[in-house]
Amino acid sequence: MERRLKIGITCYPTLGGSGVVATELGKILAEKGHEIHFITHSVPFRLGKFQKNIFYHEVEVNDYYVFRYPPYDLSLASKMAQVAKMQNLDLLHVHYAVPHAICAYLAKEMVGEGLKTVTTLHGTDITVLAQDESLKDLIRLAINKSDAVTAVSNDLIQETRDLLDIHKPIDLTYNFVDKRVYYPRECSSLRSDFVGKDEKILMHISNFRPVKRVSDVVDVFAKVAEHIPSRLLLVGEGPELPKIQHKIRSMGLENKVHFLGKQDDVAHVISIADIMLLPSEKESFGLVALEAMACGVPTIGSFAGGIPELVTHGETGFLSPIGDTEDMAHNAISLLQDESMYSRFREACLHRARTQFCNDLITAEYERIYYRVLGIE
Ligand code: GMT
Repeated sequence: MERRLKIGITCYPTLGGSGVVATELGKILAEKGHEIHFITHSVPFRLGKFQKNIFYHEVEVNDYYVFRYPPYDLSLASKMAQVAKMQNLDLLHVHYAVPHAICAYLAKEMVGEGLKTVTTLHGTDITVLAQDESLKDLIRLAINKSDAVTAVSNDLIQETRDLLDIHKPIDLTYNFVDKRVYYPRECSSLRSDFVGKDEKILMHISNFRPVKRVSDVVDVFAKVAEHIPSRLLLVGEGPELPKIQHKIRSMGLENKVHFLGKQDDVAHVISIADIMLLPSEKESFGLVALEAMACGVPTIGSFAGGIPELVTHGETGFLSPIGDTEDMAHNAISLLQDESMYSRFREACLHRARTQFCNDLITAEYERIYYRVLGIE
């Protein structure tokens, strides 16, 4: 290690792949000897047990009675500045441009140029928020004022440039999984809770937002189940869930579909699946496809966003145009019916996750970026 750094990390601590990646990154950097200060409104859900070099600073929102909307963003910016001064932080690494990079910019104005800021773009901040003309200037400011900006796929870099007319360099830093956590787990007894010996398991994990096209998941499954005895396991919760439950009942599939709700031990859950379904409309990366890949489970999905950078079409999964559930089902059936192709895909998944997206590789890239912005080359 060139120098032990003191890093503040801000993310959405309660949900989503961005929170998972930010928290795992903090944990691994702490293991490597850096001092990590999470500055968030609640304890990040993947933080787990007490660990050396990790500190947590809670952002408390001031709800003084004149405020119609308590100003979380201002409380966060003040907390960032306060922690940076008190702990002598080298830099703030924030996940999401809005509001976190704007807050980091304000904190830096309060602390002084000695404090550097690194922003990681995860997708929704660009693909959804930057469509809103009233927010464009704010997001552009957040990006331009960061000392370094990273994005989780080439597709997201391109979209950021196109939508916001950004010219500064953006580092490509793919998401990663911790290889000590994500590997094929022994799960025969868990599997037998859901399926018989000759049945297959298709799985979908998401926050059930419209962009995930969970309705397509059900259509693909229905077509597959006509040819192959199989079950669909749906993991997660979100706004589309009631609609999906209704669809499943109206298609008479309720005995073949299981709702598992939110699950913490994702590596175990994924390990019981034969196929992961990810037919999203927008997906800057698709962390769940990587988690599946690391557990040896191929993904059948769409060509949306950064998914093709992660899932190699025809090697670690199959991709189709968004909404083409016929093609997705056809691919899933071919893969499930051909044992030798399936085991080739499984090996390719394990190899690709270990060599391209493992924690050692990607966390070292983040460290290089930190040292660069601090002028320690
Ligand atoms: O996909 C979501 O709705 C959640 C969102 C998040 O905040 O975690 O996901 C975004 O960031 C993930 C981590 O980098 C990516 O894997 C997801 O692809 C990205 N989601 C979208 O682009 C829609």
